[in-house]
Amino acid sequence: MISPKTSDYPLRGDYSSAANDMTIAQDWGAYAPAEHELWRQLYRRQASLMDKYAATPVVSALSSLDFADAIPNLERVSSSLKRATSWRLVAVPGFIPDDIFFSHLAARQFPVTIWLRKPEEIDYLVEPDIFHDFYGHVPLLFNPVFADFLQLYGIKGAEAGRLGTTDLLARIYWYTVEFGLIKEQGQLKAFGAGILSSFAETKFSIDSPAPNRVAFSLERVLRTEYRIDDFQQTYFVLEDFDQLFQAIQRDFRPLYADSRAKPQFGPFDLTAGDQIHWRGLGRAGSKGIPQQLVTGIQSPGH
Ligand code: HBI
Ligand code: FE
Repeated sequence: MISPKTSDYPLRGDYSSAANDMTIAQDWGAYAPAEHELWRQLYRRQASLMDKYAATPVVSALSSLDFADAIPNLERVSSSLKRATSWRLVAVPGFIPDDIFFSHLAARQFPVTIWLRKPEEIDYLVEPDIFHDFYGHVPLLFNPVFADFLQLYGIKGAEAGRLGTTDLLARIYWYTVEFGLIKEQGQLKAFGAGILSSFAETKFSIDSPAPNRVAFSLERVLRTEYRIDDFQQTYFVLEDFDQLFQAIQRDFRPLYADSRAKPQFGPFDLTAGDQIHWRGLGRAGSKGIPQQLVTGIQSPGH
């Protein structure tokens, strides 16, 4: 589980040597052999799930990258990423302020945390580490449409900072970049980094009858709160990445005003306008009998 920073605990990374844009040197030689071993263990565990659960662009990017054997050297990956979609990776100590984070995305630079979790954190992590940031986020940066979307998200971040709506914009990132699903040949697949870097949530997001699965809608997501300390209670489903690329180019100012003027939706709420792929059974459902997921669109009240 990955949760955004909250003020009630100190950030874990070493920010003392960070530059003004919060970047630091990765110092790849400083990783201990035990850290590379933990990386291999994390990688192998996730790789075993990808064919069944991950979106095709993620699977194809993973197969063309070779970072199973050791913690990746960010500069080395950046050269192939630059050729693919003109993105590059920048090393950071961990969470960085929103405005700086957005400015990196707007410059087609993805911030990657350089420290790796401890063995006892293999299944629960409070702050994103290099396995979440790299394994979860980097493969999709090789997809041209998603790569263009993410730069536009960064540009929208600067506007949101001026409008005081960063909390609303973050919901788009949360329900897509971190926890998004996508429909492929009638099947639901995961593309969100928070899902794909988590062994349990990768399976839960697709197999469990507990959470809702609802077709993505920009207006709906901008009004929907999210939980940061547990599996998601609602996953939003894209038709394709172009839907996200089109959505991020809209004028958000009326959408922000609308979201501020209307009641917010809770993480498990369903609304009249929802196109429902799966009506979640709730907490009880996670112990329920696994059922075939309905992938056709159910009309509300079905
Ligand atoms: N910093 N390193 C890092 N990684 C993130 O994903 C990140 C961040 N700072 C802010 C942030 N995400 C979110 O608050 C924004 O998406 C709104
Ligand atoms: Fe993330």
